[in-house]
Amino acid sequence: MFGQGVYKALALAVCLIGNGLARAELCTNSSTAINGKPFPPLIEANLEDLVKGLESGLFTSVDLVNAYIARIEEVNPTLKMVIAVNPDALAIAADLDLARANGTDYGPLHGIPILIKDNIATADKMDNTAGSYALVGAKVPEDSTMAAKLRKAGAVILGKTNLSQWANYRSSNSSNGWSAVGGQTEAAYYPKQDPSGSSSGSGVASSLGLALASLGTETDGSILSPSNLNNLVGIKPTVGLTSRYLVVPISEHQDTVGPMARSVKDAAYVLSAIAGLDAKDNYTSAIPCKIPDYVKSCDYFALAGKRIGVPRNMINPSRSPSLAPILPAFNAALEVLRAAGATIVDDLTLPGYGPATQEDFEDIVLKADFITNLAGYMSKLTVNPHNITSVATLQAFTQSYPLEAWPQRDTLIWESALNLTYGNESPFFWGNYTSQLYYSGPLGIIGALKNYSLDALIVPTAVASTLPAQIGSPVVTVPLGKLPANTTVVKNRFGNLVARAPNVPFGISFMGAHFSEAKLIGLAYAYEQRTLVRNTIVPYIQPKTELVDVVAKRQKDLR
Ligand SMILES: *[C@@H]1O[C@H](CO)[C@@H](O)[C@H](O)[C@H]1NC(C)=O
Ligand SMILES: *[C@@H]1O[C@H](CO)[C@@H](O)[C@H](O)[C@H]1NC(C)=O
Ligand SMILES: *[C@@H]1O[C@H](CO)[C@@H](O)[C@H](O)[C@H]1NC(C)=O
Ligand SMILES: *[C@@H]1O[C@H](CO)[C@@H](O)[C@H](O)[C@H]1NC(C)=O
Ligand SMILES: *[C@@H]1O[C@H](CO)[C@@H](O)[C@H](O)[C@H]1NC(C)=O
Ligand SMILES: *[C@@H]1O[C@H](CO)[C@@H](O)[C@H](O)[C@H]1NC(C)=O
Ligand SMILES: *[C@@H]1O[C@H](CO)[C@@H](O)[C@H](O)[C@H]1NC(C)=O
Ligand SMILES: *[C@@H]1O[C@H](CO)[C@@H](O)[C@H](O)[C@H]1NC(C)=O
Ligand SMILES: CC(=O)N[C@H]1CO[C@H](CO)[C@@H](O)[C@@H]1O
Ligand SMILES: CC(=O)N[C@H]1CO[C@H](CO)[C@@H](O)[C@@H]1O
Repeated sequence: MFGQGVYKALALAVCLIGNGLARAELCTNSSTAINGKPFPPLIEANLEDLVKGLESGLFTSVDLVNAYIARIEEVNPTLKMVIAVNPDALAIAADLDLARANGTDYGPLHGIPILIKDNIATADKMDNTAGSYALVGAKVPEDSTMAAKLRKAGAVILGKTNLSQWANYRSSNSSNGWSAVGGQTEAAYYPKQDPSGSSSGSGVASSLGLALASLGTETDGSILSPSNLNNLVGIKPTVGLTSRYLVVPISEHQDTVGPMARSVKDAAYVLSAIAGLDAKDNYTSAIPCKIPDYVKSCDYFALAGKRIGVPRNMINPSRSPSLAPILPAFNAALEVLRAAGATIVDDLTLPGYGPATQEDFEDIVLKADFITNLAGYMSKLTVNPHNITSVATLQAFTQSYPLEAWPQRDTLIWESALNLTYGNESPFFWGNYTSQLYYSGPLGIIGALKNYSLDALIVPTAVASTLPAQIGSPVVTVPLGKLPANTTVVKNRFGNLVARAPNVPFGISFMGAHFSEAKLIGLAYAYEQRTLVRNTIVPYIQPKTELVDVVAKRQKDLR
């Protein structure tokens, strides 16, 4: 079924990284300095590096925006990970620089550029398209809560990232990271690499240092999977921890918004800025009384005394052969966790895993939710250029608009959702929803956590998403390794990308109880700091512009 790929590694790494090098020496340009002050290389710079540089006056937020935009322009023609750069980004950064100069401090994200997926709406000059011409020119009444929270925290919304169109809820046979508006996103670890999806552009952009971090959205795998294949930390928060107000929906029961970043701590900073109650999304009313400080959870010793379960029936290479090359790295990680003081409770079986992944419950839940929730989103638009109010009118538009690439990219998911004939108010919906809660909850993650007194469960990220998706529980993924040099190159089903190849990264996922993000972040951080796998995996393509180039140019222009 899968074709053999024809692409050869070009071995074009601009910035050759040895495993043993310290972070500050990673890129040749990191040693480039002005007046003896070195600038952090943007592919590795973390939030604290950037805050230090901004506070000491080494560079400004305007410099950061200029550097990131130049980097985007270098790689976007090839990788198409950004769908729109914010035309106001420089003006916003200049305002934030002024505010900093006069003593106003909005906190750790003050002046820091962040990219957001193009299904998270902003009430500015940028569209919110979900990658579809159906929404080009559409207007929302105000910012999404996610965009509003980022702005309140002082972040610069640098632009919008490309995605699998409609968050991968349209076609039965398309390609990850393709949208009609943004074209085909590719990942950076092998030529023509499948970026996974649906937060494809967020994954590629964060990985190459085109912003400090990005926001993605997940219904089942859309943060975890692109984080997995793009060498990133991704946090898929509990459904309800982050508001979905004015985010293009698939499913109110499963959708969630979370950070995709290069380190656990950076992701924790972003999560702290976006988590919280929102009267416009009442799922947030389930948040326990006080939201923890996720940055403080980043504790090197967080693994000491913790009990971590390994559900082996989820990690079955005879069912998923692609797990075979990942297993040695996964098993080696268990030793790292033990050495850090954790107790590994191995060989667990989750009796619900089979039914949860093989029955149609989730399929029905998503279809019924989409029928109801898409209509809800469209009804909130203040400008709706094609008068689309329902899945039926969206399908008719898509099939009649040539740039939507129909019928090559079909609309079978919508057709089968419409065949359901009901939305999420139906008793049939509730029967399927309670079934998935049962198999993935008491017979799955929640049952295992209780029965074995566990703090978390771990699996390779490739198999992590489904059970947490069905019950709305959180997951944190961290880089674990990369596919070996002798990996056979395999194309994706659509035939336009490389799905498996040497050097393609993979991750390990920490899964826990609802609203246990603080604990999971601690465990993931303690693992990450002991391994620093990300720094050992080098992209084949990366932008060259660095902060030092931008600052040197500014100083020259001033003279
Ligand atoms: C500081 O600068 C910001 C942004 O330009 C401005 O809104 C604010 O009023 C200024 N505050 C003071 C105290 O000057
Ligand atoms: C949440 O909001 C929806 C739509 O506004 C409403 O139908 C539902 O009853 C609310 N649920 C709760 C628990 O407030
Ligand atoms: C949308 O509806 C409005 C009001 O009914 C109408 O004036 C307009 O022509 C419609 N636009 C399209 C693209 O059908
Ligand atoms: C929808 O139902 C029609 C009529 O029963 C059937 O022909 C078609 O195959 C169904 N489409 C999908 C995608 O299930
Ligand atoms: C799930 O949905 C299907 C399709 O509508 C329906 O036939 C079935 O009865 C539902 N299952 C439950 C347990 O309600
Ligand atoms: C937890 O224990 C209950 C009661 O024995 C059992 O029904 C359930 O299947 C167990 N769940 C898991 C995931 O082990
Ligand atoms: C790659 O090499 C490993 C270890 O040498 C071996 O176990 C594996 O079978 C090889 N895989 C392929 C696809 O040749
Ligand atoms: C998927 O689409 C590609 C490209 O149009 C086509 O070659 C392939 O046969 C399709 N696969 C399936 C299973 O429909
Ligand atoms: C910001 C940017 O470069 N956007 C591009 C995204 O991809 C589409 C389709 O390839 C281009 O038309 C945009 O210019
Ligand atoms: C490897 C690399 O990116 N080198 C660049 C470092 O910065 C100098 C000066 O800006 C560039 O000329 C190099 O190309």
